[in-house]
Amino acid sequence: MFCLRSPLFPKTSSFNLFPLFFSHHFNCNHKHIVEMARSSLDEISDSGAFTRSASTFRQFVSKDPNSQFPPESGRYHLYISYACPWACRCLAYLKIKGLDKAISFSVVKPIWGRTKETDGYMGWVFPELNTEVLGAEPDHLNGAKSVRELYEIASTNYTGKFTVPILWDKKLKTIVNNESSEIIRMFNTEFNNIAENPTLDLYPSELQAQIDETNEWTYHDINNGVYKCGFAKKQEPYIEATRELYEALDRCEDILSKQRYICGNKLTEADIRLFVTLIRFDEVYAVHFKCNKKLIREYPNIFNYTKDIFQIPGISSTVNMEHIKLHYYGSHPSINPFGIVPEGPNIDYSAPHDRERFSA
Ligand SMILES: N[C@@H](CCC(=O)N[C@@H](CS)C(=O)NCC(=O)O)C(=O)O
Repeated sequence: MFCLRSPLFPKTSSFNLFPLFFSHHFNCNHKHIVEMARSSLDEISDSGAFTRSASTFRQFVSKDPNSQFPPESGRYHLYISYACPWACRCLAYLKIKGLDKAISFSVVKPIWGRTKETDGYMGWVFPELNTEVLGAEPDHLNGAKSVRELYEIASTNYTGKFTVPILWDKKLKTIVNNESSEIIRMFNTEFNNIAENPTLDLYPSELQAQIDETNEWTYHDINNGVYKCGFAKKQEPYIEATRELYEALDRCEDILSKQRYICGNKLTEADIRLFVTLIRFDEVYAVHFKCNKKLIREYPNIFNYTKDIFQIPGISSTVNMEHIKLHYYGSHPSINPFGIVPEGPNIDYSAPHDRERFSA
């Protein structure tokens, strides 16, 4: 049983929306609408713990000659938010695999907005003009006003969340896949005949078991762990999530005191997956999600590791701290009702690091 609520108070027009909030949340006639349009903030169990639901579109771009989705240059588009760690994993892959000419991408506005006149669901929206928010652009492909509209184009009876990333097929006008962990696997192997960096293999066969094992705990305890801390609605699940998070961070610190990357001395998928959470940690999660027992910059090895990954060519362009901060602090009014964005700490991840002490 999930508790029903939506992020309804955008920073700019909170008070206009109060009537809408009350009509949608306390009038039973509208219950079905609210139930249909759920965001991550609604995925709270009766115990008060955040419980993320699985992604829905799970098809694969494949080199297989019979594939419905072959890896053609110019055919696919990646919809992302710079704020979203899951989406930025995919963007990181586009950049480091050299796929950003073959696969286009576009960026939504950082702060969730109204997606329809007829209900109060707040979600990812596109700007009307290129100049509205630096980095975000209108949806030139489908003319959609929101990510929700893209899901509605792809499916007439969709009842899941309207999440990014979305890997979109321009030819069949549909969503191929909206699960970042699968999109990155496709980017790693399926587009190598059009990738500029085809030999980079972030999921090499000899390390697959170790990468999978690492992903398992880093996903549950760190990537999703910060959300479990931040979205918990009761003290116990928050404490439990915090305990798991810090045990996992201590484990990272220990591993990274002995080797350059999380699965050895070679960069892998597990590093990209971990990085997207680490880079948001001190600027956002420490404050907004109450992950303040210890900061990443207090872990010497994790902190230097985060800088190391940030400095891989292409990666810094996937980190837009303005969008990151605006989104989290501005889109979760149940956590930060006035949408105030903290001024600090403004960490310089391009500063020197000490990771070269480990040989490749
Ligand atoms: N399992 C998905 C999760 C994606 C996800 O949760 N994205 C968030 C942004 S960080 C989102 O779009 N949320 C929209 C909403 O909850 O309404 C993936 O890894 O691709």
